[in-house]
Amino acid sequence: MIQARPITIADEVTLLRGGAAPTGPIVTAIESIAARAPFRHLQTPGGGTMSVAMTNCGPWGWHSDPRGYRYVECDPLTGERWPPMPALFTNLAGAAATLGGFPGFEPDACLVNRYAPGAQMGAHRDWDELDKRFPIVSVSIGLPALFLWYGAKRQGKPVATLVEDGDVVVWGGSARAGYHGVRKLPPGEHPAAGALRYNLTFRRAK
Ligand code: MD3
Ligand code: FE
Repeated sequence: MIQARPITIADEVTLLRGGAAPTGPIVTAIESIAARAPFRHLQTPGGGTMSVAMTNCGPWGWHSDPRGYRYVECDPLTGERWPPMPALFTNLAGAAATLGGFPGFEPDACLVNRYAPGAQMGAHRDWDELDKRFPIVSVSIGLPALFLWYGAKRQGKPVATLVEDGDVVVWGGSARAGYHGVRKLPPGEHPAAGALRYNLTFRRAK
């Protein structure tokens, strides 16, 4: 199902190079999700606007506004439930988690990030999920980007890893609390995604 040799890039952080290739069908699925739940630039509690555009699929969707970060069952933009998670996504996330050492992962949320050139994600950790024993599975699509891994502390020099189209990262256990980010995306052109990078993060929210 996934054809990739797991590479350990930090303790309990596994990279599956090309684990989601070919990504054409994933881009098609993202486009149909975005037709129902459009990409939007969320407001942060601190008063900023995210440079990354986001949407979600699955039972729960991650949301941010001046009141804080949380998972919501309905898209605040449309009032409708988030589009269902495609079987392609669920199967990919489960298989990747197993290869990363976390069998039995059934995500109930998939945050879809869209990066245009210049978009970035500052150091943060994914901490709005109820049960931190579940891992997070990340799938990169389109233009390459530099993943920044800070580890236990937000400050300091991160380990940078280039992630390319089709790459999958699984992190859990001790790495679940790790700070991470994405370096400002340089311009480029990709056959599957045009001038964009997408990232899917599969989570168990509840
Ligand atoms: C593991 N997304 O949505 S995936 C997020 O590419 C988020 O859009 C990022 O962080 C994205 O919350 C990155 C998470 C990640 C980032 C850097 C890493 C995992 C990593 C570096 C090393 C190992
Ligand atoms: Fe994150």
